[in-house]
Amino acid sequence: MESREKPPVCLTIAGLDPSGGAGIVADVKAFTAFGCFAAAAVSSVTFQNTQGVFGAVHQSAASVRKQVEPVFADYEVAAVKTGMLPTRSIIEMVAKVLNEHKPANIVVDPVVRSTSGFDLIDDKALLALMEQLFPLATVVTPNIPEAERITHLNIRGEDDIKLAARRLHSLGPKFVLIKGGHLAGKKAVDHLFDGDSFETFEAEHIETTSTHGTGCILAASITANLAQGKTLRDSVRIAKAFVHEAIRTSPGLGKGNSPINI
Ligand code: PXL
Repeated sequence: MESREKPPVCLTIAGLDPSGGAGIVADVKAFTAFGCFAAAAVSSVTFQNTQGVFGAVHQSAASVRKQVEPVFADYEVAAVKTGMLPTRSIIEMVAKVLNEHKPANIVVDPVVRSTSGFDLIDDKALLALMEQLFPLATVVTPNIPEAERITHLNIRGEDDIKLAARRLHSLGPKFVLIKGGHLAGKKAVDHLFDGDSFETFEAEHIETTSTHGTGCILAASITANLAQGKTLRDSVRIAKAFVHEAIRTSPGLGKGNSPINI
């Protein structure tokens, strides 16, 4: 058998969106696009398409543990991304597993609500996410509505984003990336905070109905680039350019909020 160079393994622990635009299917595509080997564990089976989320059946914490333990036992996992983690018991289990295996890169995408307004996590779970997963994270990647729900701030502009970033950073992650795409304006500006200073990442705002899964794909692309040995700053820059291009070239599938081109 020919021996090849081993790709870095990225593991996503997130929800299944059977329509393929968000969740673990999107994550697997993003990992693959950046030359990583994709592994995936399901936290919840959601029922959805581009027009909405119609429900979900969550996994038990034991199921999540039984999915990820054999993966950690067998592979060297270079990076882990977490997405939709709907219950406190799942979050506690994921924190325990990550504390045991200590992967070098952990990207926590604090998914709280779908674009269509479906709650993907309850309040107790949100608290566990903040207390138990944020301290383990290389980076947390909330959008504005997520940052608002976590910090209880009303985010209207850059000053509010900075205040929110400071509060989120005090929960323990190395970096906080607040995605500004939900604010009106010509540019989609993301703010990265390392506890000391801020850096901004800009892209032209695209007026579009194709944004399904952008959050998942940005976080997964950051994860894959970290796994490939890039710095966090380079990973964010590369991931943002990738998502921008994928929005711009969306094939417009579905009747609602279309997936992007990945
Ligand atoms: O983009 C948020 C998100 C993440 N993960 C899953 C989802 C959604 C939004 O619908 O379904 C599984």
